[in-house]
Amino acid sequence: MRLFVAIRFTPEVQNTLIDCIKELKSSSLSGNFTRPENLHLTLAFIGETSNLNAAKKCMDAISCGKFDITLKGFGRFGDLWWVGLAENPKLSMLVKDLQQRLRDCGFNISTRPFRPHITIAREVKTVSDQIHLNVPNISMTVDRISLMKSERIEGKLIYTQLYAKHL
Ligand code: 2AM
Repeated sequence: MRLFVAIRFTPEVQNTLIDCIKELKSSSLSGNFTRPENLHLTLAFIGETSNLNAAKKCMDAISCGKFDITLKGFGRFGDLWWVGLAENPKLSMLVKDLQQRLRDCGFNISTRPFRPHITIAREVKTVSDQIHLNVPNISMTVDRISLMKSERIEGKLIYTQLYAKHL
């Protein structure tokens, strides 16, 4: 199965992101917009594995405690659009720790620098290059991290939480 570790959002943050998606949709010709239930922040992409227990153990070893995150800004990687987060040393330390633990367990985790982004749409074709999204700087407390399974069922991307580690 295809796994990743993520932060899932409070209803308030999710609703804010839904508004951003609506705004982007209204300025786009077409795009593959993230469904509300799929919105998340990836902390580590594990990829194909059957070793669920090893991934859970790595998550259990994290001892960073709760912390806050704040939405900030938006951007794009080519035709993929994202909402960003305010700089966050606690988040960076958590990701560094988690990714290293996963590597030490034998998972092939990318060594590319972590760029926190919440993907709100892929394959977007916009009318103009001058699109602005209004992203309110709202915050939430992160009190858990989730082990997610990603699968495609009848063409639809489905994410299922398999495990949650409380911080
Ligand atoms: P993306 O939103 O930037 O595409 C589930 O697929 C999550 O894992 C998504 O958030 C996705 O990031 C991320 N992801 C998918 N493939 C990845 C890869 N090869 N390396 C890093 N992250 C990946």
